[in-house]
Amino acid sequence: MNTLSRRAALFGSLSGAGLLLSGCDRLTQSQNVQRIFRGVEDWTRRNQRLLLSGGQMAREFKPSDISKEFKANGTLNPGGDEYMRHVDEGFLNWRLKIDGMVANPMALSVAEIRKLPARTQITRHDCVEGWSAIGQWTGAQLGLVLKAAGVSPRAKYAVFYCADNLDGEPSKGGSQSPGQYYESVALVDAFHPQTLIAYEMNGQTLSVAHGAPLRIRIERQLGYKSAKYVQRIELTDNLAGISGGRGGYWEDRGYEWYAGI
Ligand SMILES: Nc1nc2c(c(=O)[nH]1)N[C@H]1C(S)=C(S)[C@@H](COP(=O)(O)O)O[C@H]1N2
Ligand SMILES: [Mo]
Repeated sequence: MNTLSRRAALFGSLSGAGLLLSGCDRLTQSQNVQRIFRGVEDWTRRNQRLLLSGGQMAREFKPSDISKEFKANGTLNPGGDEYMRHVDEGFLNWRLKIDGMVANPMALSVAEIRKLPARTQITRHDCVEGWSAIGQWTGAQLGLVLKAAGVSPRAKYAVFYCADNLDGEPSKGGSQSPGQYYESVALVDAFHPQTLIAYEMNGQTLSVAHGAPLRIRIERQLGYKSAKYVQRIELTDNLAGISGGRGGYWEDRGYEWYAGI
């Protein structure tokens, strides 16, 4: 990316944050949400450093580039009593926990995440199975939330825990052994400005097939890193003790952990 577009991206995020902050007085916010808002300025400075030091942005597209069809893949509905109860309740009681190596563990509702400064981006999703689709995603920047949670300087990874268990069903990718879907990224990707806790796709509330109510978008790596149905984000310095120890459901079954495009 050239300096100009990098700068444009940076100013985009600066003005976006400013706009939302001016309307902030009217919102009744929980302590967590207030804490996240207080971090905005600091966070934009951190973005600036990341981008100026050569952190790459994934390519962004125009609204007219959005694919007519965006295949839903992997789990299309986690099912089970608990998830279906959340669906019935409109995800009112869904909580995204942020815990592990953080100073301020949090449990955020979807409504609280929707109150944070939002970022919208149109990106191409590349699945390891060989298909791609361009979609528009809206969500809160994960980095802003992590900033407020106070990530320990010793933490190295963000681990995303999802609500679905793949059960080794052939329709969900073959004869792999059963397991809860999870993923992880290094902190440089967790704090990347395009890494979102997304709640809208193509301007609509995220559907169950695409990961309702919240999914992660990791734009510089293959599709399997973008965890759907995310319920918990753990900060850690070691992936070895988690599930198969290789940092993700598919990684435990042989895929690369760093799935760069
Ligand atoms: N929780 C969960 N996240 C997941 C998957 C899954 O099965 N479960 N599949 C992954 C894969 S392989 C891809 S390509 C994308 C598909 O996202 P989509 O359904 O929005 O197209 O989600 C990824 N995240
Ligand atoms: Mo995929």
